[in-house]
Amino acid sequence: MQRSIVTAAAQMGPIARSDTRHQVVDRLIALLHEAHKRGAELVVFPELTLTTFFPRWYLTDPSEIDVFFESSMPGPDTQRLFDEARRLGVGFYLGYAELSEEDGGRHRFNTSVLVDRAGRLVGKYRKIHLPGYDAPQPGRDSQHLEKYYFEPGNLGFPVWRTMGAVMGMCICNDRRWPETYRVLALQGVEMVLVGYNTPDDHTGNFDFDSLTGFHSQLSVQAGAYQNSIWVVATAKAGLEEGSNLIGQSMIVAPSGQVVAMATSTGDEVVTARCDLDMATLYRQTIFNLARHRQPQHYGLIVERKGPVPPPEDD
Ligand code: ING
Repeated sequence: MQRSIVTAAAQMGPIARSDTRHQVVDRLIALLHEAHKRGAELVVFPELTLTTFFPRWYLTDPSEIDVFFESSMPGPDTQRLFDEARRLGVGFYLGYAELSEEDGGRHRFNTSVLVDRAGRLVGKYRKIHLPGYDAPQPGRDSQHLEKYYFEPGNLGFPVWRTMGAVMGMCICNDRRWPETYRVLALQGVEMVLVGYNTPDDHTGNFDFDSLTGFHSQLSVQAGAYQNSIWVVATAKAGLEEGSNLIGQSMIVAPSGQVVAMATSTGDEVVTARCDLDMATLYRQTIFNLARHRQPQHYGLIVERKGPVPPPEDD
């Protein structure tokens, strides 16, 4: 009996700063309906999918900042999304800005939740790799201030057995780091869900930035293949408050093949039937971590201290 799950990447187009939560949730529910119509059992929404990507601005007034954060999930604005998903029997990943009262203080995280097909909140992840800066950079029209707005995640990279698979989550920049996928794969993950907001002017160096779409795709395909996992990667896309966010939401197989990709930079659903036994096949053969990966032999490489001295001059 083939183990499979029909997944959807539910890409969101631009969200304006003036858009209300109600307007945004209406769009999320419309995408949910479209995905369900196509047979999706699991829908992946983007990172920070309830608001515009506010870390592009340097805001100092707490009241201006707090409006972008959710202090509960589900909350008053998102309960109806949870209710509709449960009614349809569809699980989902949702990225949002989390304001948490814990350890006697207020903490802000870039967070995602995983909800199963019965509407149960299965798990939470808080973004670990925060790109950009903690202070505005001179000469930049568009900033990238995630280190200013968020603390690094404090939940690690957990995995959950749910919806017939072993699933894990990450967020945006996490997808660029091989550790993200490997730490999850070493726990037996079969499918990684990731939302992202990726501006195509992040570094300000055109030679780099002109490759933004390629680097996003390369990171996800490499992560999927090198760890024998499915990856569902969903963008918030389009020209959003003057910042151009790449789309290319995609579903990537353990073979590294892109089996579905968005072609627009707006609200768009792409789906695929993900055969989980393909992940098993790759893990039992090419990437059998137990048989072929011998960390005890890495010593000469990873234990070297400092840079390798240049070759002796002749
Ligand atoms: N955004 C971007 C990302 O990692 C970025 C930041 C853009 C890094 C382009 C490098 C190149 O996709 C977030 N939110 O992490």
